[in-house]
Amino acid sequence: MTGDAWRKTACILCECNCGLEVMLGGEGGRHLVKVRGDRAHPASRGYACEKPHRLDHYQNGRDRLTSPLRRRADGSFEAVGWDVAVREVAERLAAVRDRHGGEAIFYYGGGGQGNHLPGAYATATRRALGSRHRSSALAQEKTGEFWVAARMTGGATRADFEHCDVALFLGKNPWHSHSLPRARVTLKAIAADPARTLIVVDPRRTETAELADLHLAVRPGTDAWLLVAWIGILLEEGLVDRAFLAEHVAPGELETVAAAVRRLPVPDAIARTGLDPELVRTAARAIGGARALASFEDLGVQMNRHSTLVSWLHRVLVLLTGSFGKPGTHHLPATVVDIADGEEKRPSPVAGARVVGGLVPCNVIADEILTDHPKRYRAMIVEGANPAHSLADSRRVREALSALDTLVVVDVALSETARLAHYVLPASSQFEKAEATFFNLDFPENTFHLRRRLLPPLPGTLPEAEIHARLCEALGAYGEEDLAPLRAAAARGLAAYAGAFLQRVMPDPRLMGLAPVLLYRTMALPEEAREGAVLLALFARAALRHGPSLARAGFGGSPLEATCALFERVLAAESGVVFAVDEWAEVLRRAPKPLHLALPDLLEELSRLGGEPAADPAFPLILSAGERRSFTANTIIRDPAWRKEDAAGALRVSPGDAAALGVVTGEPVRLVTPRGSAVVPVEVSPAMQRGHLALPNGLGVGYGGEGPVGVAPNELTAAGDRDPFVGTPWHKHVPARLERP
Ligand SMILES: Nc1nc2c(c(=O)[nH]1)N[C@H]1C(S)=C(S)[C@@H](COP(=O)(O)OP(=O)(O)OC[C@H]3O[C@@H](n4cnc5c(=O)[nH]c(N)nc54)[C@H](O)[C@@H]3O)O[C@H]1N2
Ligand SMILES: Nc1nc2c(c(=O)[nH]1)N[C@H]1C(S)=C(S)[C@@H](COP(=O)(O)OP(=O)(O)OC[C@H]3O[C@@H](n4cnc5c(=O)[nH]c(N)nc54)[C@H](O)[C@@H]3O)O[C@H]1N2
Ligand code: SF4
Ligand SMILES: [Mo]
Repeated sequence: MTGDAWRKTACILCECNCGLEVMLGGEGGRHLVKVRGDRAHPASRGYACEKPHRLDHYQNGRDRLTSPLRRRADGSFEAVGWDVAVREVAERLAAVRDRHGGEAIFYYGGGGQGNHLPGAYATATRRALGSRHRSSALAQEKTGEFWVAARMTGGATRADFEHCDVALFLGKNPWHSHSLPRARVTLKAIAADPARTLIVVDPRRTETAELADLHLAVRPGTDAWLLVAWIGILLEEGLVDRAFLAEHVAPGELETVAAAVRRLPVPDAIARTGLDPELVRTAARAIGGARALASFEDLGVQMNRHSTLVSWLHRVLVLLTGSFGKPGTHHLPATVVDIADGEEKRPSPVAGARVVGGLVPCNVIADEILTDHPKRYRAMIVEGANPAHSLADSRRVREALSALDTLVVVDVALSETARLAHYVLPASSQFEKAEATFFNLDFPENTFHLRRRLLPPLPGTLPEAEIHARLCEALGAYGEEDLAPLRAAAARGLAAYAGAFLQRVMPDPRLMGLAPVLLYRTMALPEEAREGAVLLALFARAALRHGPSLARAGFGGSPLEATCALFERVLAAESGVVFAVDEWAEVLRRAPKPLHLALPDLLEELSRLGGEPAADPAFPLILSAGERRSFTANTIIRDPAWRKEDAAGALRVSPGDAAALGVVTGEPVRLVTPRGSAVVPVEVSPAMQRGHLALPNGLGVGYGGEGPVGVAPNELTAAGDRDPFVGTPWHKHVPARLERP
C-alpha cells in the first residue's frame, strides 16, 4: 500500500509545531517517506527547518514498544496484555492512595514538544486518584519567568519579532532552537534591514549572533550585570519612556528600582561582563531608542546563575522602554490553555519548595522521594517525558525512581525512565492518533492545529486518551449511568451534546474532574480525530475567557455557540485554524492595573549581587550542558543515525583551551565536573570563548539494544545548583575541567 497523496500533519520536534505535509509509503504504508512544509498552515506558512525530513526515525524507531511491560522480581520485563496491565496499575495506584492519600502519587510530564493532549486526559486519572502534585520540563526552564511576570504584567509575555525595529535575544539561539514562527525567515529579514537592529547576548558566537548587528559575547553567567549596566545607562541618559511609566506603572516604583540599580556603578557592572564598554553603551542606546523592542530570554539565562533575577531585570528593561502593548513589542496572547501561572499557596510537601504554575521544581523531585518523610511521593506516573535523562543529577534521579513503590511510564519507546518502571504502557505515536500542543502563543492572530491521525495505531499500542479512560474505568471513577445521557445527546448533534455537557457535567465536581475521558468516551467523532474530544471543554473555557478575540476570528455568539463553531472548524481544518484575533489595545486591558516594576524579593536579591562564593580552582571552566544544535530534539528521536552531522555530539571547546590541552577536533577528552565525568570527542570551535565549553542536549540515549551514543548531560549536573527562588537548574553553568583521557 502506498499513499501517493500528501497528507497533513505537524512537526513534533520543537514547540513551533510547523505544519507539514507527508507522503506515506514503504512497508505497510507506515513510513513517512517524504516530508515538506505545509503552505496552508496559518502560522508556519510552508516553513520547515532541516529536522523533520527524517521524522521516520521517530515513527519507525527500532525501540518502539508494542506491548505493556511488567517488571519481574529479578528486574527484567515481561510482556502482559492490556487488561492485565490496566487492572494491576489501577490496583497498585489505588492501594497507594488508600494507604497514604492521593497526594503520594506524583505526575510528571504530560507532553513534550508535540503532544499535549495526554496531559489533558491525565487530569481525569489524577482526579480519580486524588493526585495533586505534578511537574514537567517547564519547571526546569520557565517557572522563574512565570513567577516574576505574573506579578509584573499579569503573565508571561511573548514578543512580536515580525514588526519590531530592535530585536534582542538573551541566552537564546533561535536559528537552531526556533520558538518563534518561521524563525530563520524573521531573523534574516531583521538582519537584512539597515533600519532594524539585531542584538544577541551569548558567550558563544552562535548562528544567530553571526547575523546580529551587535553581538555581546558576555562572560558566562554575567547577564545580571549586563542588564544592571543597561538599566543604569538608560536611567543616566534619560532613555526611559516616562509617559508609559506614568500612565501604566505603579507610582514610585521607578524611583525604587532606579535607586537599587544606581548602587551598582555602570563601569563596575560592565567590568564583570568582560565586554567592551562602548559596545554595551551602543546596545543600550539602541534599546532605549527603539521604536519597538521585541525580546526573548531563554535557557542561556534561565538555566544559569541569577536566573530569576535576570528574568526580573529583563522585564524591568521592557517596561522602562515602554515596550509592552504596542505593535512590534511584547504582548499577552489569548490562549486555549494557560500554561503560565503564578505561585501556589502550598509549597511542595517534603522540601517546602515554591510551586509556580502548579509545578514542583524538577531539582527537588528526588528529595521529595528519597526521605522517610510521611508525605513523600511513593508512586509516580510519567508520561511523554524522560526525567531519568532530563533532570539534573541523573544518578540520583534513577535512585529516586527506583525507590518508588510504583512507577508507571507511558511512552512510545523504552526510554531511560521506562527502564526503571514497574509498568510500561506503550503509547501510539504522534502520527497514530490525533494530537495538538498548547504552546500557541502568537499575536495578534493565534492559531490552533488539531492534527488528525495519519496511521492506525501500531498493534499493541493505545493512544493516551484510551489509556486514561481505561484507568479511570478500572478505578471505578464513572459508570455507564454517567455516560448514557451524554451518548444519547451526542446522537442529536454537537449543539445538543454541548448543551447536555453544560447541564450534567459542569455543575457536578466529580464529573467535571473526569470531563476529558467522559468527552472521549461519548462524543461521536471521526476515527482520525477521536482524541480531539477534550478540546470541547478547553474551547469552552477559552470562549469564556477570550470571547472578543474568538469573535474577531469568526467564532462569535454565545459562549456555547462560539465553542461549538470553533470545535467544528478545528476538526475540519486540516492545516490549523486562526482561533483568536487580537487588538494591541487588548494587551493593556488584559494586564493588571497598574503594572509593577518593584518586586521586593528581587530588589533584595539585587542587593546581594556580587556576593557569590568564588569559583573552585579545581574546576576553572564553565560547561553549558545541553546546547540546541542542528540535529538535537531532546530525546524524542533516539536513533543516532537521524543526525546528519555531529552524530557523536562533540564537546565544543575554544581554540585557546584546546591548544592548552593539546587536543584537536575529533580527539577525545575527559570532561570532569563535581558530579561526574565523561569521555567525549572535541570540536575546536572559534565560536567558543576561552573558558567556556558546550555539550549538546538529548544525547547519551541507548537505541535498539545498543548502548548510549554521546554524553547524557545530566550525568554531569548537580541538583543543588539551582535558583534560590524557583529551583530552576543551572545547566548552562556547570563548573568543569578537561583532562587528557
Ligand atoms: N534544534 C533544536 N531545537 C530546539 C530543541 C532541541 O532539542 N533542538 N529544544 C527545544 C526546547 S525544549 C527549548 S526549551 C528551546 C531552548 O532554546 P535555547 O534556549 O535557544 O537553547 P540552548 O542552546 O539550550 O541555549 C541557548 C544559548 O544560551 C547560550 N548561553 C550559555 N551560557 C550563557 C550565558 O551565560 N549567558 C547567555 N546570555 N547565554 C548563554 C548558549 O551558548 C546557547 O547558544 O529549544 C527548543 N528548540
Ligand atoms: N542538562 C540539561 N538538561 C536539560 C536541558 C538542558 O538544556 N540541559 N533542557 C531541559 C528542557 S528545556 C527540556 S524541555 C527537557 C526535555 O526533557 P523531557 O521533558 O523529559 O522530555 P523529552 O526528552 O522531550 O522526552 C520525551 C519522551 O516522550 C516520548 N514520546 C514521544 N512521543 C510520545 C507520545 O506520543 N506519547 C508518549 N506518551 N510519549 C512520547 C519520547 O520517547 C521520550 O521518551 O530537558 C531538560 N533537561
Ligand atoms: S522549526 Fe521546530 S517545528 Fe518547525 S520544522 Fe523545525 S523542528 Fe519542526
Ligand atoms: Mo524545553
